[in-house]
Amino acid sequence: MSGKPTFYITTPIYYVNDIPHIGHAYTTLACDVLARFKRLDGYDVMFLTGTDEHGQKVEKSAAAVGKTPIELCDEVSTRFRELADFMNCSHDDFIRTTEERHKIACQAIWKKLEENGQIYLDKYAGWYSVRDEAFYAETELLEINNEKVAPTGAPVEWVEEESYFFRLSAWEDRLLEWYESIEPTVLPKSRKNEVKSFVEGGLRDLSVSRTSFKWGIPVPGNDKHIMYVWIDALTNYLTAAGYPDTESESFKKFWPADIHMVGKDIVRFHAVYWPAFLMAADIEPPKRVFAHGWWTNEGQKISKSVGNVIDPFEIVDEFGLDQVRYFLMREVPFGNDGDFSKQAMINRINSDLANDLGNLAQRSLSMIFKNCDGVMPSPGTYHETDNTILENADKIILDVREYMDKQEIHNALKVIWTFVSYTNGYFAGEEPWSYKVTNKIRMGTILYVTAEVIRQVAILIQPIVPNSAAKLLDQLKIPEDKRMFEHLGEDYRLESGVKIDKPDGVFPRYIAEDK
Ligand code: ME8
Repeated sequence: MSGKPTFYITTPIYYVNDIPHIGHAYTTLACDVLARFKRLDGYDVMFLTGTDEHGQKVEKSAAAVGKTPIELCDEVSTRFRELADFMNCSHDDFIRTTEERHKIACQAIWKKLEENGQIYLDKYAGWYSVRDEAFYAETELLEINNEKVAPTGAPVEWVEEESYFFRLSAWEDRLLEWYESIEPTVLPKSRKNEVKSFVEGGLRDLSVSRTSFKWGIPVPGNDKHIMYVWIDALTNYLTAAGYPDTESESFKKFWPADIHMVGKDIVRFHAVYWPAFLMAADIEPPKRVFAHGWWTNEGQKISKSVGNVIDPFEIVDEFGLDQVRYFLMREVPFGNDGDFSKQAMINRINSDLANDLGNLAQRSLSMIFKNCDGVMPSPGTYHETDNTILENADKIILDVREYMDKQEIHNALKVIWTFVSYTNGYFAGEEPWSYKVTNKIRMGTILYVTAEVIRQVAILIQPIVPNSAAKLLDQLKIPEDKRMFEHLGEDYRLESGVKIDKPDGVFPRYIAEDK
């Protein structure tokens, strides 16, 4: 083993009944940012994403388009994989629940639960929503146009069939204890309160198998039954870590997962059922479930029927990859709902990226290129203003790390950009151009200090805008092995005398094309 601390982060695995949209891109992107952050901070990271391919919903969707389930799965799973690559996500594994390794893991956890007396055979009679792949109690249903519907608005049907049950009701106390662990296990707090009151309201045993369709993993020893798709789906997190080989290096290294990142729609599955299944199978529950908010499009719920689905491939083509990555992570407090609007995107691109950081880098590096023979100047004696800015630059990581550890990605960015604005103020106030003739040393000092800030900022923003950060670091001639967070701070200051490249704007302004 490497001896490095480890970090295991997962996205939900996405259903293949739908093509990927901005919501899916958002979750995967947030995980990518956190994974990249931890790698730069010296962790051994495993970042997992993938597709959820079983269940009645997928079976029905395939039939509706005249395909076999596996044909649909192959096609749409590929599209999700392409999206992750296209968004420059650095996942280490992409799991498909139709893989053999996953079937083995699911059957193993099932057997373990059975062995532990946590599963029994009975009859289910109740409401089921195929769209949500969820069972609902009568009391949870709403009535719309005299029709009973799920709280999510999805249609429900009455189901009566033989079913295996999981003894969920036995886990109330342990779950309530888990929510109160010292390190928060469910974030944000509002979501913790939501699942906590759900559990406090009393848990009923959960139906965990179905006999009315075939597309799934058979229950070991009774293949008339197919496992409930959520047991199957949640187990993906174990499969990828090496389960059932609990002695494997990867399992020992990465389980329990550090963060399951999910949307708020599926927090109950992750923060109630999943830890209960795990504890019942003598496996440690994850360290944290973080449920982020929901994106709407110009104020409207994103949905295929409304026809306002935002295609991430299209918006990246229009605005640029790093620009979209930055916008999604900065615009909305991570955890809250957010509204996607093109105007908001343009504002962020032009103000934060082009004006604040882009201009600062372009102006200072161009001055070095033109007025210092293209080499990094040697600083003269520092003034108090120079010392203050360098001292602040050296400390930024502390605040950024604290926010990232709470998944407050927007706040981490705010800290960095506040510092960029402050440096802009320094640059404008010190007026390096005014010393071009009178005091080249002073000019060189100001330019050096500004370039050093850019070095540190570029290192810090690598998780968010990896390509642009790399471009800045390349321009400054920072070697690739000197771009980790351990290289922030005073020990790795810019080397004077190094020839820099002719600067080329990293963050162009967005100018709308006339249509
Ligand atoms: O629920 N805003 O898969 P799914 C923000 N297969 N995030 C959104 C979003 C939006 N408008 N729309 C989707 C499933 N998401 C199960 C998961 S995990 C063991 C099984 C994101 O394809 C968000 O992360 O319906 C949400 O939780 C997920 O996509 C749902 O994806």
